Amino acid sequence: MIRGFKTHETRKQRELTGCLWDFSPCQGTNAGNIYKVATPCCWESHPLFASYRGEGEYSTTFNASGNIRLEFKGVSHTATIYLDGKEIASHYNAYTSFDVVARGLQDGLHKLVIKADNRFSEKSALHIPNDYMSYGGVSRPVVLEEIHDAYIKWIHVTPLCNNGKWQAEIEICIENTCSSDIVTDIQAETADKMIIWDNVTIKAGTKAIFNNIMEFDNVLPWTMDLPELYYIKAVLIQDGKITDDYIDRFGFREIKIQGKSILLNGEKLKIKGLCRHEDHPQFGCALPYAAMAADLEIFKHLGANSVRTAHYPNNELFLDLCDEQGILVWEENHARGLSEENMRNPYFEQQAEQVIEEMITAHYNHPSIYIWGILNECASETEYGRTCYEKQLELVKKLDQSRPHSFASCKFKTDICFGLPDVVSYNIYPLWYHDTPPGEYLDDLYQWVQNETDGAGKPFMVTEIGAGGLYGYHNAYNSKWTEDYQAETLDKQLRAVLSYKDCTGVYIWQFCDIRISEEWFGGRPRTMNNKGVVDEFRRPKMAYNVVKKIFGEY
Ligand code: ADA
Repeated sequence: MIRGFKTHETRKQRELTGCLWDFSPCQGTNAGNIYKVATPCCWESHPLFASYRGEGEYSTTFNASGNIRLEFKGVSHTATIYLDGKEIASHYNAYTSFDVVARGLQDGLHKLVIKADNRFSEKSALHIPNDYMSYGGVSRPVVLEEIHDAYIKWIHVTPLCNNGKWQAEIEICIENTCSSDIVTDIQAETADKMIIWDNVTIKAGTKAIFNNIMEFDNVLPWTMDLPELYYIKAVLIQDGKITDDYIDRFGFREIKIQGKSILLNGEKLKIKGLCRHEDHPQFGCALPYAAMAADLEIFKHLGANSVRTAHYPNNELFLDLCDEQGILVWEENHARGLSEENMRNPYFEQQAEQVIEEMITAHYNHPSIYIWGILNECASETEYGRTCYEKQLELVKKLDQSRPHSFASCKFKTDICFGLPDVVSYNIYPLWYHDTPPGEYLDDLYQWVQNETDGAGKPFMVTEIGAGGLYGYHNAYNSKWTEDYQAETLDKQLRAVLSYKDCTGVYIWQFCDIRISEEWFGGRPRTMNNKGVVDEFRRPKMAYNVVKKIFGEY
């Protein structure tokens, strides 16, 4: 499954994953052996490679001719792509998609090889040993499309409401892959309205963006209760013939900041969410569609209205599910807990900014995404860190003026970046990492933000709060790591945050227990992060009913 809906009727598209590919590890005792594995997948799902850190080659064959476009929705974490033995692309980062066009294929059978590498090195500034797992493999779908010389790369729809009337700014990006200019008509249709660009020229080998504003009479808004979705279809017409098409989906909704509130279509938001890693004991980060959907059912059963994609862009199939079910999403670029030293890695800025570009370009139309986050708990207490935060928040705003931005800080009374984001967000762990009562700790922090920082008067959110609880563990004195202590603590934490009038919401850390890097075993029983409200198999802990009760009360 590629998306929650069909993105083409004219352009021929097929998923190359969703079947068995050959897999061969490049290092270790099994190097060179070939195994048949289901894809998308992480090699950690295979008993022989449950803790393999190295390179692995996935290969398959396909029949095609002419110009093709290959899209890789996610390869973890560094990919090199070979077509018929020739390197045609490479990409860093497991959590964003990339594509490549190959022109003029001979008709017949072709071989595609994806070399995935999940090793840590100086060249990997974001995938580092961490409190989550960097898996290895072809973790999201691979798609093959047959295209003409020019094709529609993306469509962005920015809905806006003017005096009760919905409008939308439409932007269409077209790439001309051939060595001569192309003249084409463009038609875009949505909600029974059409716009046309006649006889436009796209210069040889370039991309061009065409935009226009559309007005609508009677469309329904996207809300959490009624998440109405609309399709937009664009086509290229050359010499009277449709040569390409692209269908995307969006919702009529507006996100605005008003004082200390975040508004969805004019309504103040009160976020009741959980942070969720893409992690599963059987599938690694390559959760199948049904597993993603089952996770969202738990969110809804808990009474949650939002997911924070900790700490990286998510599979767009999951975002499609959030769009369809009215679950709001805080999506963020890929970073967790990078020190100033980590941020001074020569590859850091380019890699972090690339994730922002790829994330916003690919996920722009998802109505469920209401905010973009960056750099979770990185060095926002340092001058150098501030220059990085400033550049990346400016990049977010350059790519998308329709959504607020933020970053989750853990720098207690030392953060120097709150003049930069639209929303001030903090990760706090009262009664876990320290024993200050939650209400006291929150108020002390909030007053400091108001009185000592440039974050005064901005919306304020708690983006992480929680405690550890080992599934099935109890003792006579309800110590830390018992389910009992976790439940009691979350009760106190959530009541303190949700009753704090100037707090726009909360994300619990975290949805489920997750696998972490071996290097993080100290302080992490089972070499897992055990702060899930459910364990890794989604078995509810005592905290589950506490969260459900409290989310139902606020
Ligand atoms: C941080 C971090 C999370 C997780 C959490 C914890 O807030 O953002 O990824 O590591 O701490 O479990 O302590």
